Amino acid sequence: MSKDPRILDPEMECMDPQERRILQGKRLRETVEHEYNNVPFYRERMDAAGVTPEDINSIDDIVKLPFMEKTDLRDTFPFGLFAVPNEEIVRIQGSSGTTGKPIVSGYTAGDVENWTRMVARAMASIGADKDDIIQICYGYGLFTGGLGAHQGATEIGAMVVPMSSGNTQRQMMMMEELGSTILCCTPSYATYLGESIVDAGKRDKIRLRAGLFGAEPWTEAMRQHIEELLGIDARDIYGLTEIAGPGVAFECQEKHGAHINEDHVIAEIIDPATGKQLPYGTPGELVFTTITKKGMPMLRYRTHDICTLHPEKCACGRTTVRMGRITGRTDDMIIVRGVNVFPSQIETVLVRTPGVAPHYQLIVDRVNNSDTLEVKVEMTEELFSQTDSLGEMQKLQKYIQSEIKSVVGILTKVTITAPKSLPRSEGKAKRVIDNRKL
Ligand code: DLL
Repeated sequence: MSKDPRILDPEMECMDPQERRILQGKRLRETVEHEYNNVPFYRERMDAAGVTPEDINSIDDIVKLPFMEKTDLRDTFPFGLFAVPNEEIVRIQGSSGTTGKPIVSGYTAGDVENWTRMVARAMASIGADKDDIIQICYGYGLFTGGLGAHQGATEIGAMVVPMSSGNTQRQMMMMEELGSTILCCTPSYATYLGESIVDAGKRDKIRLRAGLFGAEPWTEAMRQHIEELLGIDARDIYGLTEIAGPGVAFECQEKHGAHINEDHVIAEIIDPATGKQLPYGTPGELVFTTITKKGMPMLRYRTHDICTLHPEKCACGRTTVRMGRITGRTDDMIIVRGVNVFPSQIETVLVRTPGVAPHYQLIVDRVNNSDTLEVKVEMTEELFSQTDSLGEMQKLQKYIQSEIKSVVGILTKVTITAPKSLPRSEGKAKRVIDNRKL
């Protein structure tokens, strides 16, 4: 059932690495000029660092540029980082920021085209073409997963089934009836869907042969489990809203790292403490610079994802640098059912809720292959002495749950505990207990 993988753009994906570095340097300079001339926020930052576009003459000069952070997107929300007039922006996508506000990215028509091509390359690498039926169960909307996969699948001419996330029974029914051949979703949902298919005795009725899974960290053990459950070739796809969306990097058939689309981005690994570049193979924080994006270019954007980079030519023929799996984060962001969650978002809700104290703990677990998030929060002494009504407590729990849902976007279990019952720490509070074995 498996089809031959293809390289969609060999002239770019298999380019001589030295030539590519020259191309990257040229595109970097153009991007820096564009950013400097059109984004006052970043111009000020470059001025403060004493660097001008004329200082950027090759890819090695990238180290002269200041970093960008998620907080920069939040501080300039919504349009402060756009480098073109709003009428040239044809799309907004978004993800969660560090507070209640989302962060958004703006795309010109050309940016959408480039992003589409990046995902199409990932599709081609699993041999996808017009004979495939691609079922997309990433969420559609501001999240880049649904529309990103959709665009890439359309580009290669496949029959696209835009299911969006959720409703497993319906996903299974469509998969069986339509004969979907490729699945796009988070690896945790692929596991859940796979187990539901096996439990329903429908394993023989489905025609899936491959899947592109990403948006959250996963392991080789999870890959094996998904491949066995569904009898498919399971590949990793990586990306982030600030840079494009899915398709920044994708795995080929060799499955030893994800090829970075280096004609559109420059990847660096830095020491998160000093900001200094680290050599290939050393784990550190992944930093991306976009070099073709016009709507909202990002220069040295700190992803806070930890991984390694590998430059050796791959047996598949691609010469692009590969990134190893994401092994952690340098900040406190957690990903629950594919949704990025910052403890500070939850804290914002708790501090404005009368009756609870800002002492809380977030407990993440995986039950039946689905992530769960429990928010434990202490009630105030005042509430403790005033109420012993169970009904009132439940009302408060429901209120907090719905407030968190509206800020973070996912349903949580809320447990209200007695005053001073949660552990205190002398140093950095340990707010998150992640019991998932990743
Ligand atoms: O998750 C884009 C995406 C959608 C990628 C669908 C792949 C598939 P954001 O919501 O902005 O964008 O979240 C970006 O998710 O910094 C990583 O921490 C994490 N992440 C994304 N893909 C992977 C992956 C999308 N394959 C953040 N492995 C990133 C590990 C991933 N972590």
